[in-house]
Amino acid sequence: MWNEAAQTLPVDHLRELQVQRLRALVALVYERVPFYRKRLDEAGVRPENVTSLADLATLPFTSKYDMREVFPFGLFACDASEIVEVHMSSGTTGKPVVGGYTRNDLSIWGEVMARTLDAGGVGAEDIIQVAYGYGLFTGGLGGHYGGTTLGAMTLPMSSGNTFRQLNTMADFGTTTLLCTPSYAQFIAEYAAEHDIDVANGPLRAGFFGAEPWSEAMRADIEAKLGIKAYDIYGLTELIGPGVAGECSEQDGLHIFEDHFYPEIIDPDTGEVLPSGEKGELVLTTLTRTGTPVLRYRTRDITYLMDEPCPCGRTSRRIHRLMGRNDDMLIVRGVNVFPQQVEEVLLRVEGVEPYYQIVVDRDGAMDTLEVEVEMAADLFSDEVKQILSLERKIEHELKLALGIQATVKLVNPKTIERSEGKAKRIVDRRSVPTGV
Ligand code: DLL
Repeated sequence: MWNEAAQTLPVDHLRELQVQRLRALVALVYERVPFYRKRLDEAGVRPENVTSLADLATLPFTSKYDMREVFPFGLFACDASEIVEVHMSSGTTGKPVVGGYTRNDLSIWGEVMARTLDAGGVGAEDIIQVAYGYGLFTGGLGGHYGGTTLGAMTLPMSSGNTFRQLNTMADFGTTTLLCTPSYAQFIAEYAAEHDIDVANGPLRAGFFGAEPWSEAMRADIEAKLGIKAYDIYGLTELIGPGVAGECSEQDGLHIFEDHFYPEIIDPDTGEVLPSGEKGELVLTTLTRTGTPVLRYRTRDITYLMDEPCPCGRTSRRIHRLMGRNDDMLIVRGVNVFPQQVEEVLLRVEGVEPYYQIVVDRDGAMDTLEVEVEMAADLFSDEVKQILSLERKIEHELKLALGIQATVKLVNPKTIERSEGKAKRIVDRRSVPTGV
């Protein structure tokens, strides 16, 4: 196991280490970041008051909005001259969030991403194709640093140009693929269309994340590409990918807890919830020196699993991400997560895993329409059959969501393919009621 000593630290030692690191973090941000000093003063907390992990609950949260307010460099805890790299979220809904990395932070990133790949059985002998986007997005370079830290042959492909991705895979004998799950699906589709047999080739592992995906989608990708597909999680505000990843058990994502401290809170009250209870994930960086973050509200919904894992890692796990507070659609008062829809669609024969959820309003009434591509063989079938499949999916959706949705089967290849994060939701209501 990569850095086995750190990953199998007895839990009480791990907690001691976390307390020490938390204390150093609070002292650092109090001294160096005016934004945090003000927040801590307002909360009446002095760094010396923080002596245990329980004291974390007395510290203020940080939100995406806070980060935007101090855009671009207001969260740096060091001189700008010590920052060697910067990443940024896409910022589709406002100013982007900026992360600054010192050399220390880059080496932590390489370390946690090396652990992520190693947890899926990848090592120095592997050939890793990084098909996450390179650039300000953290996926490409995060994967890259993990590969080079491990000592693996790392191919900085970036996303897109699928023909070239498949050619390179064949020419080099790529064993490991890193990209978004939706792009993995597209690569599989493209390969099938061009009679390229990936499933029987050397590719054996994939590390997919950056967007929500379901267990059913995992099964689909594993079957089509002939690999084990691991779920990996992270976010720009914390470091990028490398916050948590699955081990060979594929049962929850181990959080690299010596670097990132997890809490689950009730999103409405902010109260910390016990392990096993579902809520919003809050993360604190324990070792970053560029842009350290106190209690970042991720908006991601999951729960903590603290039962020991057979793999021997002593870190807690988070359950596969279950949605986001702000991705949750409220349709006619009912909470709908896109993953619930995806689970249903992937169970049904006769449709492809490409879909879009369209929410609109008809008078006072919310409408929910799911557009999904029909399989090529169904395309030539009679209208009657298509209609009957639509009714069948509507029935399944009703059972899963508790509300009526309209299903529209659309022609093959009409829903836009994604090379990065897929856009699955179109909310046309003038005042969206999603939180
Ligand atoms: O997406 C970092 C990343 C890159 C993670 C590559 C994994 C692989 P952001 O662009 O800042 O960073 O987006 C972070 O993406 O808060 C989640 O809502 C979502 N997300 C990331 N990983 C997963 C996952 C990168 N495995 C936001 N499952 C997060 C579900 C995920 N959602």
